[in-house]
Amino acid sequence: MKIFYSEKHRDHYPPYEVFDGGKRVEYFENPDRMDKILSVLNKTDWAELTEPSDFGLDPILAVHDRDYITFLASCWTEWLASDPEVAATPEQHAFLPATFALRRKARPTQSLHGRGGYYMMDLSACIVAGTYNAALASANCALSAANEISKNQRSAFGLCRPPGHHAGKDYAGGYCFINNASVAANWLSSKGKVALLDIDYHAGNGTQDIFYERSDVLTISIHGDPDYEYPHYAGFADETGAGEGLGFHKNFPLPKATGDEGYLAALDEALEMIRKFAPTYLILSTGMDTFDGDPLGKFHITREGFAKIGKRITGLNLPTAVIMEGGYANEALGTNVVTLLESFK
Ligand code: OKP
Ligand code: ZN
Repeated sequence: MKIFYSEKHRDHYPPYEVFDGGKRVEYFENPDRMDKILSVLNKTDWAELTEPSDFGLDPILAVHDRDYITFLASCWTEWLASDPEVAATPEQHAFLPATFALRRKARPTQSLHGRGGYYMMDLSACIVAGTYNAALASANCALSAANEISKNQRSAFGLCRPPGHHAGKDYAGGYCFINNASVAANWLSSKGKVALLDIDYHAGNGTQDIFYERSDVLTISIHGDPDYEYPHYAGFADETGAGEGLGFHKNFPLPKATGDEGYLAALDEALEMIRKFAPTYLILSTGMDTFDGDPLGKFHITREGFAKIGKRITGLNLPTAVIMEGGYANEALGTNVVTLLESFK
């Protein structure tokens, strides 16, 4: 199985993020996550580590707003040029706004922080020197995996970092900058019907927004109920698409402490919807933060649970691009990813 992976993610490692209450904490979405996954993948006899191809900006701009991508590309250098304190100690800083735009009345203003508050939804998608290139390489990993399944491979893995499913057409958030899975799904959609299933613990709000009015890409997310969990404002059961896309989005908000049994029941319903939709391709946004003991999750999925989840999804018998999203229990992360992938290899 081809695993698309780029070392460029290492240059995206902000020195901190900000939690609720304004608390500064270490950056949970860290490069060590990839090292833990790689170390277990390297022990298998089927993981074929491969550099992603460069697809250029066109497939990214087919999903994202051009001015938003320009903001990501120039944010760090603009900040360095405008703030002497940042220029003196860049490694101690991470670009974050302290004011956020409410969309209905807002516009991206001239000032960098004005654009920050417009293009960012929270205080976790910090931008540092290497962020933009890491995000581009991450998108290329997803596109390379999509390309692989479009060429008759049964599966491929985009080992993406930074992750993507919280990023919308014109906003970053939740450690995400470019919506890798959506870019890959949109790219594949010219070749056949695509279903995108998001099994990360957090609702895939960016993916939901991007495809909300489209009927050619079915999007489904299984996650912690936004009534108690981040991203708070999307992922509700009554959000089912709009216009052309009505009936082509589905959310499964689940209660705290959901275990294997409750999770698999929701998954079976999701898989039934995908069967009825009869897609040509499946994109699987894969977060391992549903794991029992994940520091950012409240579910109790076990390792055996991940094996069952993998088996049931491969039961669809669809060419599948598995795209890495979250998962922060680093010590178990590699084993959990490989346990899920075992069904796809
Ligand atoms: C990204 B992915 C709560 C802070 C929440 C953002 C979590 C982003 C998760 N105190 N921080 O879906 O794994
Ligand atoms: Zn997550």
